[in-house]
Amino acid sequence: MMYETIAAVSTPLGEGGISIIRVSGEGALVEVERIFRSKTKLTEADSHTIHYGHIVDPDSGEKVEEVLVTVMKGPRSFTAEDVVEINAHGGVISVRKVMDLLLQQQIRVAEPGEFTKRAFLNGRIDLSQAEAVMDLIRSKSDRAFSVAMKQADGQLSTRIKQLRHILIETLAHIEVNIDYPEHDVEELTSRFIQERCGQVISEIEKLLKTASEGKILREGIVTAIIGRPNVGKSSLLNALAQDNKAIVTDIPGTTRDVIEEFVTINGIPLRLLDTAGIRETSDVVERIGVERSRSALQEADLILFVVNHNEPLHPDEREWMQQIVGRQVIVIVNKMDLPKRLEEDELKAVFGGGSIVTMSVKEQEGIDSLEKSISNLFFSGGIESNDMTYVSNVRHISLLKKTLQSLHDAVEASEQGIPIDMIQIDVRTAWELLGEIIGDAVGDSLIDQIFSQFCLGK
Ligand SMILES: Nc1nc2c(ncn2[C@@H]2O[C@H](COP(=O)(O)OP(=O)(O)OP(=O)(O)O)[C@@H](O)[C@H]2O)c(=O)[nH]1
Ligand SMILES: [Mg+2]
Repeated sequence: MMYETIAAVSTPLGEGGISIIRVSGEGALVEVERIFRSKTKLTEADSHTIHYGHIVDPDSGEKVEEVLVTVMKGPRSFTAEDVVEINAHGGVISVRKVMDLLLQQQIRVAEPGEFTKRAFLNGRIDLSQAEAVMDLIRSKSDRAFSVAMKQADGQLSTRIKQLRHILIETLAHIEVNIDYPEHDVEELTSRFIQERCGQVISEIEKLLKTASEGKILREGIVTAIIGRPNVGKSSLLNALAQDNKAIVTDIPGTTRDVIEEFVTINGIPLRLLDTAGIRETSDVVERIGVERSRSALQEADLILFVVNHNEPLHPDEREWMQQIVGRQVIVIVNKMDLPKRLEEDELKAVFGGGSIVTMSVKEQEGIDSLEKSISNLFFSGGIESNDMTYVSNVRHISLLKKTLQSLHDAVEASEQGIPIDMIQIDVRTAWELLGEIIGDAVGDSLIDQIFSQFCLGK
């Protein structure tokens, strides 16, 4: 199929070493040719060659930019169409000038994600691979990157295709039974259905188990640092982020808003939220801050509850302990460089000794053990195994859950002796739902929606 020729700046805008403008479509070579002066004509160039030259305003003849132009002819290109990439000097102005000239030709601006969408529409990649491309761009940690990398590589697709294959076989078997009932005993078919569906069910369950870890890898563990004013919450954020992001003073009530920082600890991404110390206060601004702390606490996957080694427990702290017990909590006893005045036994009784870390942010002591506690909590070693396929995309997760439901329905119906052609519907639905993950049988509007989440130029 032929699509219009599109162009976009594929590197982040701003001053960089180089900027790349990508052009894709049937007219890519001809159209860029009009504004490019070089020894070789692009239309006569071999595929996968690079050409030095200038971008020139065809009306005035003025040289706009010195460039290197790469020619990649379809189908051996990212979009499977003819692609021209213009490597220009960094700088917003020169890039904009080149773009302006391109758009005066038979070229329009690409929508976000449109290049990847073309790759999909042209059959070069499937939908889960396309979504992985987006994850690659957005991934915030090395681990998340490698998960996305594998998905882009088609690992998830391969698994899904295997499962669909099993279901198609099952459907075929059912079909035979319906067409030639005399050839088969209905009971045999029932057993076959239960066995095959059961196999797919357990595979999907395995995939879904990886889902929560996958989500964490993508978005980070939402981690709220809470505690009374002045216990050292902001100091802790700064220590973990290795940056002076939050203001630290000895005045209680220093932090008035939720401060967010993305950090990676042993490869695990955390979205750290430093909050205002929770207390009753008459200060209007601080009170709003305290409200925000409370809602950060609600959404947190992990709570770092900071208390002061040098102070007895405060009634407020006793109250929060009751509120947060049962959630993922690490208690941080800070300021261990100062004399002990805290009733640690009481904390141990509520949270268990294993989740208490004693440290001094000021003396940089105990940060290692905190980092270790965090990684132990979330990935008890399992995440290290590299051969695992992770599901991390919400769309995939919800489709897998629906598939599971249909398969359970099929198994149940067959156990109850419901007619085979009814069961066939459930199995067929399961097969179709799995197909949606890899973009088989999805509607145009869904495709548009998925690709619109991409950034420009990808
Ligand atoms: N002695 C000692 N002082 C510390 C330690 N950690 C932080 N402090 C000091 O405690 C004071 C308060 O630190 P912050 O990090 O601002 O405390 P906070 O919990 O964010 O306080 P609010 O924002 O007011 O809720 C500062 O003077 C820090 O230097 C520590 O481990 N030992
Ligand atoms: Mg603070």
